[in-house]
Amino acid sequence: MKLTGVELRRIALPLVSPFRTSFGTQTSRDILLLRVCTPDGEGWGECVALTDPTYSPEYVDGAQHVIRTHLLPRVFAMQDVTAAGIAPALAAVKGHQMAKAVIESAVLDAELRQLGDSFGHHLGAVRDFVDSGVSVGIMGSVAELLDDVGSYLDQGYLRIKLKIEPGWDIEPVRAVRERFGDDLLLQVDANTAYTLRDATHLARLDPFGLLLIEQPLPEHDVRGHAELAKRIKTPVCLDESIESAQDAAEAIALGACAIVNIKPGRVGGYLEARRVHDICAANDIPVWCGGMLETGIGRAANVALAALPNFTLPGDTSASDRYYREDITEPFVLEKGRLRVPTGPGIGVTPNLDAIEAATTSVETVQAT
Ligand code: NPG
Repeated sequence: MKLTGVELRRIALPLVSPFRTSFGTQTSRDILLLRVCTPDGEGWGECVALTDPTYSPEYVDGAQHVIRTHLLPRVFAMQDVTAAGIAPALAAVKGHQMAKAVIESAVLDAELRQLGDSFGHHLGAVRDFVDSGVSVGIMGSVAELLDDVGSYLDQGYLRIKLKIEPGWDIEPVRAVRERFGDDLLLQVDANTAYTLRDATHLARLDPFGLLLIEQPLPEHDVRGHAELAKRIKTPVCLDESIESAQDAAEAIALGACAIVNIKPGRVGGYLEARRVHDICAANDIPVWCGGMLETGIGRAANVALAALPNFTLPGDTSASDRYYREDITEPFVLEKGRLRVPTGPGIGVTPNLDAIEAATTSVETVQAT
């Protein structure tokens, strides 16, 4: 494939409600969309970098800068642009997984649209629907939390994830368990908010039968997670620590995780995400698909990935209306607690150009040299 140009488009979309995590509160999303143009059609990708470098070192202005200045010149220099060739062509640039991922995703979308093949089929999906969980932010009070969880369960979500931080952990978990019972699939996510010194405190979550605790310790403290795993009964799941298939292999070998959250943006793209999936499968480590408040463009690809065989836990693959009043593709809707895996070419959904235009805050076009 030859690229003729790439459009870097920023859109601003308000969230339906504020989303508070241990690292901050999101009230809207400032999203970088990348559209690759070829003589035979186009492809779309969504960059998951946030406004601020608070989840990981990447942030959306930085991603746009590195894409424009360091990544696209390497892509334009490729003789033949293929999705499989993107990661090797960009390997000389260290890090910047989210920036690299959006380029690979858009190229893969263009490639598969031309072949008439879907993300799901290409990646190895084995399911037509994926189970949906929902991630519930930190709230002002336990009463508010119980209302929110109740309303998500009424909508049919199959699993609840509670964001936790010191001061908002044992009591909210206890309250949700007491109100909604032992059968509820329940897990927690700390986004690195604790240290190994909190092991005894975190062991107080043991009686609540959680599916997992996600990323309790800082991302580089993989050995700390291995030590924590010996001191608590709740299975430890890694998110921020895993930026590649190699990271996954090492964390598993160290005993640092029993479960892995896979976010394609965090690991540099869907092809590396599939490698993380495969390595985990080979080690009997279940995986699930994380989320970064994606629009339909990123969500479509995530849902396809979540249909691979070792995604055996419900993902943060919620319906469009959990995030946005109006999505920028046809919306993903819950069907008995599940989302349908798109089967059309590429990501299998159609970017709504009017909705995108209405949300656009800037457009930059980079022509092939
Ligand atoms: O459903 O897309 C979603 C959000 C899931 O909790 C969620 N994501 O740490 O996993 C996370 C968290 C997050 C959200 C991280 C926004 C970064 C930004």
